[in-house]
Amino acid sequence: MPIASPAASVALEGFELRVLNLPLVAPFTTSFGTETVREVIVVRALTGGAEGWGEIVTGAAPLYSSEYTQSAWDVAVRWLIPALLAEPSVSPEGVAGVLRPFVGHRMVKAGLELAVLDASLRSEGRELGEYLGAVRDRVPSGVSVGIQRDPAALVDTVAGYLEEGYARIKIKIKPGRDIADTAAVREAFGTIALQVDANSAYTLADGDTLAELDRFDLLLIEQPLQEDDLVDHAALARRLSTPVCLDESIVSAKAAIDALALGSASIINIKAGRVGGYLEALAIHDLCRDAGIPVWCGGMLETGIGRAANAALAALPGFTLPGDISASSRFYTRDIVTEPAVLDDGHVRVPAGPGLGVQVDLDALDEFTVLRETVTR
Ligand code: OSB
Ligand code: MG
Repeated sequence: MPIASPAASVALEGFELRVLNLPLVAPFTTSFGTETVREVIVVRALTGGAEGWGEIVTGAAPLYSSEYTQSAWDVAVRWLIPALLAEPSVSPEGVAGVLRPFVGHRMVKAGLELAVLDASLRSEGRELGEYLGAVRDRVPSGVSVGIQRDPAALVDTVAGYLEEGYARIKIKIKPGRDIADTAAVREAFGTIALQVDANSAYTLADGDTLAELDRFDLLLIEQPLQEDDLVDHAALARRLSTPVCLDESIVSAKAAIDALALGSASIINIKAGRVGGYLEALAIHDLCRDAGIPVWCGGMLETGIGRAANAALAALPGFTLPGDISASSRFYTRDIVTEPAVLDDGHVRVPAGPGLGVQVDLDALDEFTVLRETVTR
């Protein structure tokens, strides 16, 4: 459903941007590389009233998508923030329209929109979950497990997450690290909820290998082919019994409509950053719900800011599969909010309270800040 009632407009005075470097508890390896530090941008909207927080989920390099830290910083400071500050006041629902003339840069748009939305909701004392249409106060928590040294090491790592109580395991795969890794986890742990994520590492020529995954009774295979391979994904989906889920390819509600029309996916991973904001994410949720397509909330190693927003989004009724919304401790020893997400009975709570429902820990924020700039009108 669309939002029940629009949120208040805010008089924007400026935005503070920070690049943070958050050390990871362990290296995170995907088909596109290994990270030991999460480089991320945090946004603070300065208004006549409440301030608001957002997160730009770009990475240090353009490997998951074309966006990255410096491109995000540049387009935010040079184009997107000035366009927002040129408005006398902006409603959260109006942000996307103001930014629409600027092509792409969806993660930046999403981070700015979230900061405005948080400021607006805080000024009204309204919760993000309620605003989006959440129907739960906690969400089942899945964990995304990076590629390990070998399948035995993967089994050890997964065992630890299962002991913690995670409701679903996702393992990263790439050519040469797919069948044996998946087989090892399935054999070690029986009927656990298990899925794989290839982050675009294959081509249609790898169909025989990918079809071997069918014997592992996976919930889904996520993004086997390239971002713009909608037709090839449809061809692959016809070949596999494992449901194909798209992540990178779904950059907007329009892309979701096209993918469903083509038969490129039967499940969709929704990430607000990738699609340009939580309101576009809501639109994708709504259209998938109407089409009977299950969705789940993806993650981008969010700090406590984005993690709170993701939990609220994942509490919507169409999110019928566990999301990549793990406890903060899965990635970080210290988070930048005062009450980081914890795992409780395999679930993460949707924070209660105005806006995101979390408070930013300014000391922690300062500890991890490597670059800071304030743009005012
Ligand atoms: O493909 O889902 C992905 C992290 C960074 C970039 C892309 C992806 C991921 C993850 C981690 O899988 C999900 C999480 O935040 O827990
Ligand atoms: Mg993915």
